[in-house]
Amino acid sequence: MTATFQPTTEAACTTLVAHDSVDWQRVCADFPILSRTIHGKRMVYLDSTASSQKPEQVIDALSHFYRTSNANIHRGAYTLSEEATHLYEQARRKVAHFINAADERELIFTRNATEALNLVSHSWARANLGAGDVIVTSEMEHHSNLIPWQVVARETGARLEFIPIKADGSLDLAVFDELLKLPVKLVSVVHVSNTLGTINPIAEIVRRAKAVGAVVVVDGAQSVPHMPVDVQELGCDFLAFSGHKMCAPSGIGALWGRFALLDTMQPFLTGGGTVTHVGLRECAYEPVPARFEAGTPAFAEAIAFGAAVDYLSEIGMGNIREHERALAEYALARFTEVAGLQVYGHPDAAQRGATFPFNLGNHDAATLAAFLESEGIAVRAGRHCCQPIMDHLGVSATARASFYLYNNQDDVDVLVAALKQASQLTPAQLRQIAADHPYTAGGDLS
Ligand code: 7TS
Repeated sequence: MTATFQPTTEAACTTLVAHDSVDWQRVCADFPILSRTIHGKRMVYLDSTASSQKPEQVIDALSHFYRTSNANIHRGAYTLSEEATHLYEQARRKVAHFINAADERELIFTRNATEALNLVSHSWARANLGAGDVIVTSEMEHHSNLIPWQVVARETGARLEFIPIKADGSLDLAVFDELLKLPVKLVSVVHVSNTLGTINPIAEIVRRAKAVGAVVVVDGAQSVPHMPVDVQELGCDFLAFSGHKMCAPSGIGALWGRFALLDTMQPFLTGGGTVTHVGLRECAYEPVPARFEAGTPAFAEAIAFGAAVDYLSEIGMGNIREHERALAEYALARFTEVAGLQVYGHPDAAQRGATFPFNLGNHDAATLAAFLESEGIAVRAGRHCCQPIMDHLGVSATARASFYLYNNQDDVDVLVAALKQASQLTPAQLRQIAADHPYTAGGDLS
C-alpha cells in the first residue's frame, strides 16, 4: 500500500478540546452549500434531521476516491481494487471506533438506518420470536422502527406493546416497568426523537430491559450524529444509524450488533459477497460482517462515511452536543416572543436535541413551511414519519426546524423574525404568499 490513496481525512479545525475552543464560524465555512442564497436571501438550512449538509472534507474524500482508487472491493487482484478494499475496511474501523465498538466486525454497512432495523427484524427477530412473546417499542418511534416490528408481530404471533409519551414529551418509564413484567423478548426504542427532539434515557431503558433478559435495539439515527454514543457504555445489543444525517453521503448507514448475536444470525439479503462455498443446491455463509453485506456495497460512500466521522471526531461529539444544547436553549427562549407559536416537546434544552416541531396560530403547517421557504428558510412540514406522535399531539401535521453543528443564533433569529411576520398574517394572506411563490414546499404528509 502506498500513501497516495489515503482519503482526505484532515478536518479544517485543529484539535479541539472544549466547546468554547471550537471556531463554529469556521465549521460553518466548511459547508459550501451554506453560502447559497434562495430567492435572494441567505439560505437558512433547518432540516438536518431529515438529512445533513456535507463539509468540503467529505466531498473531497469522495471525489479523491473516484479520482484515484475507484474499483470494486473484495475481488479484484489488482492495485485499485486492493486500495479500495483497504479504504472500505479502514472506514469500517473508523465508524466502529466512533461508537466505541469492541470489535470492528460488529459494524455492518447498510444503506441506511431503515435497512439496519430491517436486518435485525428479519435476521434476529423472525428466527427468535414466537407466539406469546412480547416486543416493546414506544409511541415515539419513526415509522422505520415501528413497521418492521408490526410485520414481525404479524408473522410470528408475537405481541407489540408501547411505552406511552408523557405530556412533557418524555417516555413513561413507569408503564415500561409494568410492560417488562410480560414475557418481553425484544425492546426497540429510539434514542433521540426525530420529531419531538426528546433525548430518551437510553442507558436506563437498556438496563431495565436487559434485567429481564430482552434483546435491545436502539434507533440511533438522531443520536449518533449529534452526541457521543458509546455502545459498550449503553449495553444495548443493536444500534442503527444513517450516514447521510451525519455529514456522510446518502446511501450508506450502519448496524452495530453484539458479535455473539450477529454470529448466530442468518443473512437478511443473500447473494454474492456473503458466501464461502456455493453448490447448486446449498451454500455456506461468510463470517460476520461479510455475511450481511450482499452484493456490491456503497463502497465509495462508506469511505466518505469514514471521512465524515473523522470530521465530526475532530470537532468533538461532546462539543457538538453542547453547541446544539446552547442553540436549543436560545431558540426555546426566543420562540416565546412569537404570538400563537406552539412548540412541542420538552421545555428543557438539556432533555432534547435541537429539533423543534411547531404550529403557528391557525396556519396550516405545509403553508407555513412554504412561507418560510419564501424567506430562504428550509424546514420540513408533515408527519415526519411519526404519525403516532401526531395522534398523541392531536394534530394532523407540524412544521419542524432542526439545527446542526453548522447552525448558529443568527439562524434562530432569521426563523423567529419570519415566524413573527407570519403571526401577523391571516391564513388567507399566508396562503396567498405561498401560492404566489414559485416553489410549492411541504405538501407531502409523509
Ligand atoms: N429513525 C429515526 C429516528 C429517524 O429520524 C429516521 C429518519 C430514520 C429512523 C430512518 O432513517 P433513514 O436514513 O433510513 O431514512 N428521519 C427523517 C426525518 O426526520 N425526516 O426525514 C427522515
